Amino acid sequence: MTVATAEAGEFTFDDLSVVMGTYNEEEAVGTVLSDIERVTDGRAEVVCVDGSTDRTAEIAREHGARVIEQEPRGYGVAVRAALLAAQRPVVVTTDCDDTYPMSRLGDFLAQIEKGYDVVSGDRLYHGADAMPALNRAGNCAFALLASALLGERVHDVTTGMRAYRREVIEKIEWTENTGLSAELLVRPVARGYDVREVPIEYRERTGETKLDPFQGGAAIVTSILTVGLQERLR
Ligand SMILES: Nc1nc2c(ncn2[C@@H]2O[C@H](COP(=O)(O)OP(=O)(O)OP(=O)(O)O)[C@@H](O)[C@H]2O)c(=O)[nH]1
Ligand SMILES: [Mg+2]
Repeated sequence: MTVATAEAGEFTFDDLSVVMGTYNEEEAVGTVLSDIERVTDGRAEVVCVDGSTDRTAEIAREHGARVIEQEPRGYGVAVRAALLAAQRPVVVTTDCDDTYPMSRLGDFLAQIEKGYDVVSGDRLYHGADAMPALNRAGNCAFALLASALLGERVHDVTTGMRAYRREVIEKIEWTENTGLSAELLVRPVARGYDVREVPIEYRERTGETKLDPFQGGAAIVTSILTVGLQERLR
């Protein structure tokens, strides 16, 4: 589907891919995939890039997801592979830990239909009470750092739930791993794509976190600085 037809308002759930990295999420994967199935009437394509040793992949396949197996090499390696494997004109990323509201998939699709290139779920707008305090403080700081580099206020650069018009994914070369989530917002904003942040609710995680907050935080700061400076010098 071309951008012109998209702007004419013709996107449906048949045009949607929902993608995620999955790493030992057997406690949450069933709920997340059932939510997607219910909300999209089973019409969205679902892609899981999986590095699990538990039953995650099996459960995902039972729910009709396309499962791509990959050694666990970090968030960004998995999510980049998932984004590139998606085949539909609109691609939504999420985590597989039941933190993000799949009930909002229709709103995200509608915003892309309106003409936005990227729609980014802002977890901090409503306070993100379910987020550990350290993560909340870190995420606020990451957003401020990215805003300073971009010269434009962005509010949540590390959210895992976003919708992308497919051509944005294809036109930009993605380089980061733990910081991929920030890169996926910073580069489109810096390049003048139409990016919209929308407030979303954020739930407490089901299952264990896969990210060490200190190592992860340091990697995200490095990514924001690297990507922010690269984009300024482009
Ligand atoms: N395939 C794959 N998936 C991964 C890897 N690391 C993380 N993930 C998945 O990527 C998503 C994000 O990881 P999370 O552990 O939720 O990280 P986070 O959202 O920063 O931290 P939480 O507060 O714990 O939610 C989850 O769905 C993970 O299962 C990996 O190395 N390989
Ligand atoms: Mg998560």
